[in-house]
Amino acid sequence: MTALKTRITDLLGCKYPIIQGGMAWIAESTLASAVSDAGGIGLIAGGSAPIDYLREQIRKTKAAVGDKPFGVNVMLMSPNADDLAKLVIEEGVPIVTTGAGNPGKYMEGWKNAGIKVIPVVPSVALAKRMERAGADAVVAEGTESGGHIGENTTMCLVPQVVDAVEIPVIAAGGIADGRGIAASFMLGAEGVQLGTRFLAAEECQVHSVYKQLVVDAKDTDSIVTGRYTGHPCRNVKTKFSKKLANGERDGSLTPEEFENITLGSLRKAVQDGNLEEGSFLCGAIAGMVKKIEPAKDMIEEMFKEAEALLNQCR
Ligand code: TUI
Repeated sequence: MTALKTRITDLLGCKYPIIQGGMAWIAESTLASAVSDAGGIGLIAGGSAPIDYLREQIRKTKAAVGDKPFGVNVMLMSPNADDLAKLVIEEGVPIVTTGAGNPGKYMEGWKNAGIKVIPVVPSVALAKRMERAGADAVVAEGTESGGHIGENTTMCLVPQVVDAVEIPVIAAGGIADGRGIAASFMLGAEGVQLGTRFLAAEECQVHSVYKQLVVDAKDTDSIVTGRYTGHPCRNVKTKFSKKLANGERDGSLTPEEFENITLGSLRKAVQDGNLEEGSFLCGAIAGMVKKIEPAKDMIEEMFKEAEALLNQCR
C-alpha cells in the first residue's frame, strides 16, 4: 500500500500528510523527532519557554531527524513571539505553524527565508486573509480540539475553508484514528493535524498523571473553560477544571481571578501532574485514545486504516 500523496506531502516533503499539534509546554524535541522520523511532521511548541531552550530543542530535533522535515509552532499570544519569529529564521526551521492570532506581520520575513508557513485558523475569514498574506496552507481547526479553541466544528469548518481558499487545507480537531483521517479527506482536506492522540505517544514527555488522564478519559470527559475571558480552552474534566467552570457559571470567579488562577496551570499539569492546580488540555476525542504506544505505530496504523477506507470509496 502506498502512502496518501497530496499537495501537503509534496509541499512539506513528508511521507504521510500528518502534522503533530504544536502543543504548548508539551511538544518538544523527543516527540517532534519521533513524529518526523515516522514520516509525519513533528512540531516543537514555541512560546511556552525561553528562547535559548527553544534554540536547543530545534537543534536537537535537527540532529535527530537529519534531512526529514519538522517545524515550530509560534503561539502568537506569547510575550516572546517577536523573538521566536526571528529564531525560526536564524535556525533555518523549514516549517512554521502559528496559533492564537494573526501572523500577518511575520509573513514577509518568513516567506523571504523560504519557510513554509501554515497558520492555524478557526474561521473562513482568517483562512482567506492568510491565503492573501502568502500562507502555503492552513490548518482549519474545529472546536473539538484541545487547548485554545474557536467556535465552529471540524465537520462544518473544514469544507467551508476548502471551498474558500485555493491553498491546501489541513483538518484538525477530533481526529484520532484512520476513520477521522478518511473523513477529513472526504471533506476536502489534504492533511490532518493531531494533538490528543500524540499525548499518549511513548515519546511524549508529559507527566504520567497527564497521560493516564487521557487514556482513562471517556467521551464526556472534556470541558471548555474560560469563554468569558475571551480565551476558551478545552481541558480534561478534573476537580480543578470543574471548579473553574463553576466559578465562571455562578459568577464567583471574575475573569481576572480566573486568569490569575490559571496562570502557570499548564506547566503544573505537564511537568508536575498537579491535579489540584493544573490545566490538562486535551481534545474532545480523548475518549478514543486508549493505548500508550510509539508515535510511529500510531501513524502507520492510522494511515493503513484511512487508506483502506478511502479505497472503498473509489
Ligand atoms: O493556539 C491553539 N491552541 C492553543 S494555544 C495554547 S496556549 C494558551 N494559553 C493561554 C491562553 C491561550 C492560549 C493552548 N492551545 N490553537 C490554534 C488556534 N488558533 N485556535 C484558535 C486560534 C485563533 C484564534 C483567533 C487563530 C487566529 C485568531 O485570530 C484572531 C485575529 O486576530 O483575527
